[in-house]
Amino acid sequence: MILSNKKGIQQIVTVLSALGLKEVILCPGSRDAPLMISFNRHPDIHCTSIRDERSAAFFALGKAIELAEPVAVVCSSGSAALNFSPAISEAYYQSVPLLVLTADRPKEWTDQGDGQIINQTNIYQNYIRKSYDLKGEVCSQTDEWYNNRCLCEGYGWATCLDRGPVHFNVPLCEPLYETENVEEVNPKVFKIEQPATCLSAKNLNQLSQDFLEKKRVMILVGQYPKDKKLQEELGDIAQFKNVTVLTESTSNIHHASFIENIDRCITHLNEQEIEELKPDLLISMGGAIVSKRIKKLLRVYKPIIHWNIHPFESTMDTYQSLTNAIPMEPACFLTQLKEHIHEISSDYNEKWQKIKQRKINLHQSFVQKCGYSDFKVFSLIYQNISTQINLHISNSSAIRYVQLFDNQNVAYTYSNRGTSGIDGCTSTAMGAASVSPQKEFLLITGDVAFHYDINALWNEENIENLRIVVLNNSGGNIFRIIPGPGKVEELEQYFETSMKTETKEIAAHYHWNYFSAHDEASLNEALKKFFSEEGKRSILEVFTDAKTNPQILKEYWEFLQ
Ligand SMILES: Cc1ncc(C[n+]2csc(CCOP(=O)(O)OP(=O)(O)O)c2C)c(N)n1
Repeated sequence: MILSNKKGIQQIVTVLSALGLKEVILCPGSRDAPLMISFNRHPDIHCTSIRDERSAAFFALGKAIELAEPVAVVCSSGSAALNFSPAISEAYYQSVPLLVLTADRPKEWTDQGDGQIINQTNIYQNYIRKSYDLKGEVCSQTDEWYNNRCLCEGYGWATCLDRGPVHFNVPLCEPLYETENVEEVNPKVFKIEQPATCLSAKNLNQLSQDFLEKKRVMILVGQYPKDKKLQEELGDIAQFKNVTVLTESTSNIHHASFIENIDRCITHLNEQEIEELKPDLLISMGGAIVSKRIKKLLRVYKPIIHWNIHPFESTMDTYQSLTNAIPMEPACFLTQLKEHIHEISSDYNEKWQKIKQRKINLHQSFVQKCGYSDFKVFSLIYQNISTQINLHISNSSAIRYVQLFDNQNVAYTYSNRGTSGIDGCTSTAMGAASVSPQKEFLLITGDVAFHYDINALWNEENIENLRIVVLNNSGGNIFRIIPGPGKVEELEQYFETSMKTETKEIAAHYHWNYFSAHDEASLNEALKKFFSEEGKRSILEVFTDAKTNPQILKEYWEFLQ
């Protein structure tokens, strides 16, 4: 195969391929030319070109999440590298194996007035698992050994030891465009094996004893990729009289016994209900929790015991009550625990089921009668989506509305909840859709989040399996929902920031189909087309009134009482 004639580059590309890398996003530049040429010409690697580095890194993140495999993103030197930062921080807080390769000028030239140079050593230091300065120019066997060691170690950290983003900075000298024929190479690599995690008999004994003494056990599941085994284990344990399992849309597990709409159930509880429903033992697992209300409730009514089950972040004390940090995969933990526990008499589960049923009935009545608003829009979208749909939800009020509806019929729900940024939601959805053309994707996004990440549409990928709903409520409607901004005179100009830009024009500019709706009737009409063949690669802009939305949401919470 023809690769760059730089030995260091040949090594980076062939070693990463040997370790299992298959997908690379390339951002244009000159300093990264040797990396681009070599990744592009490697027969086992698929490359995508994305111009805007911020969008490129989110696109790579979306691919990595969808594939559940590492994906690399490559850029030139200078500020290009800094534009990867938002997606790297998202990958860091979600433990996504993003491999970041930044080309650099020779280190001697850092801060010496040469062009397009910034100090790139450990540039992402607060949100990267590991950072390496590789040898782009290999001059000795020791250099070669060093590169190999860093690449294998870094890949192992990213995928296994402490899953998350890893950075390889690659200083390179000119000339940058020379190539040579490289015989099929089979580089010697070392792989880090996944250690088996097993609780000791002593641990299991103590934990199961704690479990069996508690009449109120709450299992709270945060953001999680689809995991059948976890769903089965939790489905079994949710039958215990002393257990309740609370999930969110982004937990991606479903069962008739789970409490899948947490806020519906815990809003407006009176003191007696809180006493009955608060846990003695809290078992948390998975990533971010969207519900602010459950966090607040658990911080005020602290459980006696709190186990946090997470392979990498088990010491996170979200509810200020952590007693046992258990660094394991949750399904594996439950399989082991299950053998040592049994049902005990309690009315805890029953109490939760009763409140759940009561709130389902109220929710359904409200949906029937509520006026046109963002709430109504979500209810109509949920009535129209197929079970095959993979949902991507932008940050802000969209991800909060999604928690109010039933997600059992959705194939998968995802949101950038690692850092809750609005800066890369569309790019992430595009990346995910691009690797699974056989699946249907739907992004529901706010108008500010959509316009913020407009460069997501600026690529040459022919993505046909993504539909986008833009909720145009005249800017950041969240600031009219959360307490605080609504009281200050800066609300409209500095918080809400409604826009004069036209989604319709943007759709035309990037060759997307466009539909719009302004009321319930036109939305029903538009949804039919949007979800038909005609709606492929479409943007549906739904206009709602900024002042009515918070009003209807307030009525909803009052109605649930
Ligand atoms: C990168 C980034 N900048 C700023 C914020 C703060 N922020 C949170 S929500 C929001 C407004 C989002 O508006 P929109 O996308 O229209 O959604 P809506 O509030 O209407 O649901 C802003 C600016 C953020 N989360 N991420």
